[in-house]
Amino acid sequence: MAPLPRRRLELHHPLLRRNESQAGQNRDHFHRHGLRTINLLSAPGSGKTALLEQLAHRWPRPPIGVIVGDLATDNDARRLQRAGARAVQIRTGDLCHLDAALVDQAFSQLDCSGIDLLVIENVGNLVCPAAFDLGEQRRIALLSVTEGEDKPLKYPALFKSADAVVINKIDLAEAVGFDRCIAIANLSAIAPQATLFELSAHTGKGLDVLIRWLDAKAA
Ligand SMILES: Nc1nc2c(ncn2[C@@H]2O[C@H](COP(=O)(O)OP(=O)(O)O)[C@@H](O)[C@H]2O)c(=O)[nH]1
Ligand SMILES: [Mg+2]
Repeated sequence: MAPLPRRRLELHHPLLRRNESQAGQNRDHFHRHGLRTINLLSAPGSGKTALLEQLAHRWPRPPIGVIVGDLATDNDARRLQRAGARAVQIRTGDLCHLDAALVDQAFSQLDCSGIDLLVIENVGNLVCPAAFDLGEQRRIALLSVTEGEDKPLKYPALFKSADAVVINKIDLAEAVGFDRCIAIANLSAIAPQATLFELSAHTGKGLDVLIRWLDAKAA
């Protein structure tokens, strides 16, 4: 395949440099507020919001804070508020990822008093969000069993950048013929650095292990 056109790379790099600078400011800002911040990335529909609803109920020191990105609607922020989280919605229009400046704007609308965990639910997309540091301390990539075992192989950048990978919807694994061994082998090949969790955001099974990991990271 032909290499990317030179002009596209020239535009891309300053954009990422600007983002990195804002991400550094965000990280300082989160740290000053005593927040540990997670960037949660996955394909649309894999269960990011469902996982955060469970987390909002079960986090030992509620409430959690959430900044959530979607192209349109504030459905997810409303779902998360109903679950007890303090949530701010970012509507990106046609932008396929969150960037550090958007997160900074949303953070200024969030009352973070009494919050020690902030999760940024990124726009559902396995490509663009991987390149944009938001100032988070940890990245979690979510893979649901209904997407197929090969997604880490097809979208390696996102999984390579993750501190943890969550396999979600394990309650559906048998029904969709999910091959756990193949999925884990693919993840080990692409993302050996990532801690692996297997859970169901629907039944809650496996969530306690993830919460203990998050809590240890937040200590
Ligand atoms: N069976 C099952 N369904 C789930 C699970 N997690 C999420 N869902 C469903 O998957 C759909 C998409 O979930 P949502 O949280 O909106 O995904 P998001 O787009 O990644 O935020 C919803 O219908 C959820 O109820 C799970 O662990 N098991
Ligand atoms: Mg969502």
